[in-house]
Amino acid sequence: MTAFEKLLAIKSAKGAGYFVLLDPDKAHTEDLSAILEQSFDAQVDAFLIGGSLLMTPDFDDYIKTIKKYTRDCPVIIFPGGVNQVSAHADAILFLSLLSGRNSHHIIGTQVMAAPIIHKLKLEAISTAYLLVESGKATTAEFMSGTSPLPRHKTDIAVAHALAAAYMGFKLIYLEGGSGAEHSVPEEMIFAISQAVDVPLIVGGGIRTPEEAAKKVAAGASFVVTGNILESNNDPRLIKEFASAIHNS
Ligand code: 1GP
Repeated sequence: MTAFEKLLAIKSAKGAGYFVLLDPDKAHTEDLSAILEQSFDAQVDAFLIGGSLLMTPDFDDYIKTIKKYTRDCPVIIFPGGVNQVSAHADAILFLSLLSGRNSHHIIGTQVMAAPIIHKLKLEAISTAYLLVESGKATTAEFMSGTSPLPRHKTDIAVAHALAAAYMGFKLIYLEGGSGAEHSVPEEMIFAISQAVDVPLIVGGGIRTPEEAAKKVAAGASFVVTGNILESNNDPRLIKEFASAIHNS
């Protein structure tokens, strides 16, 4: 079974899946075992690894360390750049920043990464990445040099999602940006989920299990949290997120 098939199976078995994002610059190798143990306990469905700004030089070792502990749970690269590729991962989200108008992030970096991914025989999951305005400028916005989709212009977001569906993307990632002031609005998630059959990943600025549950109720297939777990050591939090997402 491919990692993508596993994700689809999770969605149909649980209604929605919970992804934990580990940014190598924030979740250091020495802190990983606790968060990974709590994640298993909570039945987290996949780990996303990556960051918009990678300052840690040993990405490959980082993935290798995570893979030692993750048993059957997919480890999927969520790359912020071409330097975030590793044969040790189960798959990579092959992102195209469709919300922007910077061809480098739509097809440029993809062309640079594709031959490496091919050589490593890494599963590539084509993903339309849509940045959504979320208050203050986010790192993803700044680093990509693109404008996000206006948060109250649902029709523009739906048009982008339809284009992504017609272009054959397997997943759509609705992204508020790491540490976003406001997460992606439920009206936008709902409108997109009504317009396309492509599974929706929603992340950025989700701080409470209740907020995560609202994203699922609006139509998210997968919810991602990153920052909140890095800044909060309460071991019950991952469990509360997982149960809110799985039972919504
Ligand atoms: C960022 O969507 C992810 O790319 C997660 O965001 O760190 O704000 O949870 P947070």
